[in-house]
This record gives sequence, C-alpha cells and structure tokens, in this order.
Amino acid sequence: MAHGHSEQVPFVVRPSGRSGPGYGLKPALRAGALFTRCPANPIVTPGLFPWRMATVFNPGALYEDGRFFLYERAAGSLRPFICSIGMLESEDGVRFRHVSDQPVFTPEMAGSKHGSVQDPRVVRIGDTCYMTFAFRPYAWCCNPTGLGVPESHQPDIPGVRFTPEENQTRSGIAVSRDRVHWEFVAWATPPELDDRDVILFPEKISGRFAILRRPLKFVGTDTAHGADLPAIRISFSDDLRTWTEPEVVALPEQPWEGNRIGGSTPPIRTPAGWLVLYHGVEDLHPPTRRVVYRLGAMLLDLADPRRVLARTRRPIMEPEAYYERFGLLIPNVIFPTGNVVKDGLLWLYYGVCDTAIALATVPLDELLAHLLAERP
Ligand code: BMA
Repeated sequence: MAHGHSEQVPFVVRPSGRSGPGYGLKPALRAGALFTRCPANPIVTPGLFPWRMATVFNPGALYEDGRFFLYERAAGSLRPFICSIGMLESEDGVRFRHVSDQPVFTPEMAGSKHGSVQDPRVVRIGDTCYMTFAFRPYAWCCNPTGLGVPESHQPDIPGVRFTPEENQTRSGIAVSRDRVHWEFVAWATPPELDDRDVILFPEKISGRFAILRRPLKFVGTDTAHGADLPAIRISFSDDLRTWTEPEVVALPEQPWEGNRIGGSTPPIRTPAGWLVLYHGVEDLHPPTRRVVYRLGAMLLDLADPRRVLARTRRPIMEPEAYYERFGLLIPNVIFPTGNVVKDGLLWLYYGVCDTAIALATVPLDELLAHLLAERP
C-alpha cells in the first residue's frame, strides 16, 4: 500500500514527546504517552479496487508464520455504503499489500447482497480462524454533511421492501482454515437487538466459546437489564450457535464513556488476566451528534471473565494526530479492532474517522503496569 509520509523517525523507537497537542481537552482528561504512533500513519488508505474506493477502516488483525494480516472493512461508495472485508499482508506490520484483489468476505456470504459486513475481529483457536463481524441486511446510505457527522438513512432498493426494525445490526461468525477463504457459520446475536462489537476470546473458557458483545437496547429502568447505558456484556456457547443470555461485564463509569462503551480488540491472555481494550464514546454536541471515541483498558479474570480485576479511569489513547481528528465521515474517532503481540510489543491497528487505518504500539508490560496502577 502507498503511504504518504517521509518523516524518518525509526518507528519502534519511542519518541520522547507525544504526537500532538490534543484538541482543546482539559489536560486532566488527556491520555498518557503510552502509545507510539507509527510515523507512516495512516498506513492503509482507500483506493486501488472498486470495492474499497471510498473508505477503509476498523480492521481485524492476525500475526502468524512471521507475517501480519489485516482484514479491512472497505466500501466502494457511500451511497449505498456497502461494506466488505478485504485482506492484506505484511512482513513488517507497516507496509501492507493485498492478498487478493477481491474481498475475502462479503455481505452476500453473510446472506444479503444488499447488506454490509463491518468491523471484523479475527482470532485463531486451534486450527481454525474465526471472524466476528457486524452485519446489516440492507446497507445504509451515508451523506457527509459538512458538519463532521454524516447523515445515514435506509436505502431505497428497487423491488425490495423492509422496515427499519428488519434492518438492525446483528453480529455473525465466519470461519477459515487458511486465513483467506471464509465461510459463514452462525449468528451470535438475534436480528432485533442491535448488537455489535462482538469479539471472541482467543480460547475456550471452561470448554465453552466466549464473546464480548454490546446489545444497544439492553438499557433503561423498565427492563431487567441492569444498565442505563449500553455496556459490555458476555455470553458463552458450546457450538457458536446458541449463546447464553448476555451478562454485564462493565458499565460506562466515566464522563468520557458517557454515551456508551463497547469492546475493541480481542482479549489478550496475560498472567494478570485477560487484557481487554475497549472504546468509550462521549457526546460532544448532541444537536449535531458530534462524539469522540477514546480507548480504555480492563483486566478480566482468566477463569471467570465476568469479573473485572482492574480498569483504567482515564483514557489510554484518544484522537490527537491530524488523521484521528478529521476524515471523510466522522471526526475524532480512534476505533481499534485488531491487535498483535510480538516480542512483548502490542501492535494496535485502528480505524481513524471511518476513513483509513492507523497503527500504534505499546510495550505490553508498560500497559499492564499502567492498568494495575489504576486498579480501584
Ligand atoms: C460505531 C461503529 C463503528 C464506527 C464508529 C464511528 O458505532 O459504527 O463501525 O467506526 O461508530 O463512526
């Protein structure tokens, strides 16, 4: 992939300062200098193939056999905003090339040629790779407004009738033996729930598959769901098809999580617990729906991941670099969906402003030390 910067900063060497001045946040809210942004950011940008001409973002990631793999969410147009999943590979984790000139997973493979498959998270368990993805049967149309946040509306598809209720986001699971050829296997969530940020743990827990999830409507005092805001929940399954009722793992607690929280990248096993990176969304200006997406971290008990052992109070990363602060669709969004741990370094792959893909790294032990120091 082309990437457009000529700064000669050696990437894995940590620069002494931070990458930008923030954007008017109070200093107390600003994230620490934990992560080092890749100077080549954004490392993956739109173009090249018709199905990815408009935007690429929110990628799943794997590191295997000495190579990095990314599974990008890609769209060829905004109207309709049909998203498919493209696959890239790299030796150095920074310069990626496509494995195929076609998407490796499409809405049609999930059951609807008018649909959209989004935000893949990829893990390997044994000899199988699993991709969890968000899905809409009929891709929305997206209109940039110039105000920063786009208008989205249901598409008008000749000969096709559906209600908005029939076009909620649900989340599915696809599998692959060779990382390239994928096959839909099951839905993890029901059609009516608006449930995304579904992420498989990279191993079974007490013999069962486990997912993090974020059912949007499990809120309100008139329900038995125990939350006022959308939260991170967990379900278990023997067969990927039948899942236990979502149980709360973590609720929004801080002002920067004031709209909702959801899981970001697949949990990482550490001696201290499952390391889970998650996003917090804060409303900046409700009349225009302006929001900001930041990153937090928590540790879950290895044997019982319903138990939170530690959690950051302040964000560990937030939009700072120019490419995180504006883009084609929505400003002030960092949206990690892929991580790789290699030689003690965590490589975080994240969508920026629903427009391109960026990379930042952090030594895993520094992140864990930071998280444990914030333990309540
Ligand atoms: C979330 C998801 C993500 C997206 C983010 C910012 O709700 O739709 O796919 O990156 O919003 O628009």
